[in-house]
Amino acid sequence: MQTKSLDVKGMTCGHCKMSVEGALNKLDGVTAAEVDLGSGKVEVTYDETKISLDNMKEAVEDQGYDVA
Ligand code: 9UX
Repeated sequence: MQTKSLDVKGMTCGHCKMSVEGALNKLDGVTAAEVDLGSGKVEVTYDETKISLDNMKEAVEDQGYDVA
């Protein structure tokens, strides 16, 4: 299990937080996703044998946000 931080652009309200956390949490291998709106960071805890950071970036981008 690993915890990493993604830098996501354009999340400003609570609905953004819900969309991004929801999209990540439904991925197989992700055990926790927490958006901090103030910093624009998303802390993800995941099983690196099941999912890569790139898979998670794509899921966030599919929601309409840019990931640095
Ligand atoms: Mo809130 Mo986020 O109106 O793209 S859902 S800013």
